[in-house]
Amino acid sequence: MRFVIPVALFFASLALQAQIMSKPPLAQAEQFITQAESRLSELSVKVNRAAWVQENFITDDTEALSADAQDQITAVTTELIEQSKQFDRINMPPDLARKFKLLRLSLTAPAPRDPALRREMTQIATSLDADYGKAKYCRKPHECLDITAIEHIMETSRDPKELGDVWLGWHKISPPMRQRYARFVELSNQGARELGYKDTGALWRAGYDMPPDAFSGDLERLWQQVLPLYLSLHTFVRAKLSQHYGPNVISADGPIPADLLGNPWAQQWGGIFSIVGLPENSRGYDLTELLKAKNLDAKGMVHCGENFYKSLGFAPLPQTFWERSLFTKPADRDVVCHASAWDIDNKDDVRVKMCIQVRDVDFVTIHHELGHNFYQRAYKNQPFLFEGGANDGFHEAIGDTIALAITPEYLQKIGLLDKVPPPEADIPILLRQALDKVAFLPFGLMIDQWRWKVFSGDIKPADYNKSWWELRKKYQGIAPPVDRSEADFDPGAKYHVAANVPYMRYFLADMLEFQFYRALCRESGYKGPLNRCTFYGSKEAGEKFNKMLEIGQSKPWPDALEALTGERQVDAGAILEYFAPLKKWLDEQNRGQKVGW
Ligand code: X8Z
Ligand code: ZN
Repeated sequence: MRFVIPVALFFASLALQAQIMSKPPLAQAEQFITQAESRLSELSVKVNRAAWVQENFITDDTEALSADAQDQITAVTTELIEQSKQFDRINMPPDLARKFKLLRLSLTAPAPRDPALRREMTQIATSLDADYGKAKYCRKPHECLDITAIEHIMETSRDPKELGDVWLGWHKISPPMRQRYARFVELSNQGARELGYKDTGALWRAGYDMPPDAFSGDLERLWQQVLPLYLSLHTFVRAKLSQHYGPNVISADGPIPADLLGNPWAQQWGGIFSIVGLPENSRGYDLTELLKAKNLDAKGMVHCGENFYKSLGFAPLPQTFWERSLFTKPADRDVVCHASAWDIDNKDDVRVKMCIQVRDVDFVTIHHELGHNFYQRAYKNQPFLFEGGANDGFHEAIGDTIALAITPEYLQKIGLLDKVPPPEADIPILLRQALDKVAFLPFGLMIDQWRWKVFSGDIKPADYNKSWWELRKKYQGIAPPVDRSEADFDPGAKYHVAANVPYMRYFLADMLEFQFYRALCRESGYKGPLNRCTFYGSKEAGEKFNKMLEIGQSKPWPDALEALTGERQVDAGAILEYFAPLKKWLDEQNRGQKVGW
């Protein structure tokens, strides 16, 4: 069985080559790419189905089936990229040249040409994803916590002992991944080099329609733009935590212990809103309470999300979405609970996979995931290689843009909230938002600062954990709650490291979503302060949004950005405008405090 696929591939490619070589060069290139697209499109459906089943039913068999499918598409893509090099010197129209470029960028985990090594790599990748999905911390013999339970405790517990214990327990899932991860890096780098890139990180950085160095420069520019806002938030939160837990648990001028921020990775801090010193009910409402009061269940929350998109003029989700999605954690089996959105057939078979709990963050995540699905549907008529986000940050920003429009005014319109809170509630509402959106910025930035250096060899396996915490301290100003060593592998306790999902996309999205939001507010005719704007129900906003979405990745991303916002640069101006009143307030509160760590 093992040789059937490569032999078939070999003859298929010989036949294809012979057919193509009899035409003029440009026509050859066109035919090559059309055939490549139809082959990859067909294979991608198989890969998606296998991966869907594997992540929904984690067993040794589904793991093997998914690894096989992934192995096959990696082999075919690698071969197509090799063959595409024969057209390197041909002058092509921009659309065609773009397709060749996108083909070369299409593997997130490039693999060695050697089939045995490629297989080894795809198997490692699938096993890391599965191990993350199955992971649990058993704090008592009969009390095993999965990630959903861990997140809930870290968000709601205020007992530093319990927080430390659960944090540590979750971080025990990843040391067994360490060796496989290091091997994965080695193998994927070999694949990247064979494709002509320095390493896998360099391949990832090449996907932004600009030279990789210019991209790194842009990231630094964005970080410097938002750093003062982050420092203001960090200083404020540290002081409040120090008041709450006492100076023995957290010092007033050092980094913040990572287990006290309401989240296993300290990436979004919304969970600790209730202990940052504002009067109870200062926001005028609590979304979790509103959802519960209306007896909304998981599916009801998703319907509510869909309604927002429909109000903008987007067509309803297909019946199959409701039949095939996973909304709640099954009681009887392991699934990968980390939320994701799927486009199985590159047409209409879109789905989400989530373990929804009735709480505010999950309501936001639902809108996030639906953003992926509505984007996928908007570009479904593009040729296969143009089916994708303008860049991966765009894909992550669509649903978050909608989620920003979940304002009190919107909640009142849909009957979840009786009375819109007065302007005095703005600061508390903005603070709650900042705990997620501003706190996330350095986290979004540092993950791939770490991974790019891992791929480039600047960080060696012997320093994986040390360098991880150096970056956590440098960017986020946080520290591990207990001493760590190279016996640990804390990066692997984060889904996107275990599952090899690039992360800079979320940092970009954190800026882009505010740019999109501001543009849609403008389009809907809204005039007031940015943080109170909702464009719910605005067909004008929907139409403009769709203009950008339907482009997919057929054009360089600045063109897509311009179609919606009139701007051609990712820029922190919009996020800074949104949080400007809060920044002023934070700086008043912080007077006399040490800033930084
Ligand atoms: O992974 C996600 C989404 C799926 S693309 C739920 N996010 C990042 C994370 O959880 O780490 C959204 C925010 C950042
Ligand atoms: Zn996403």
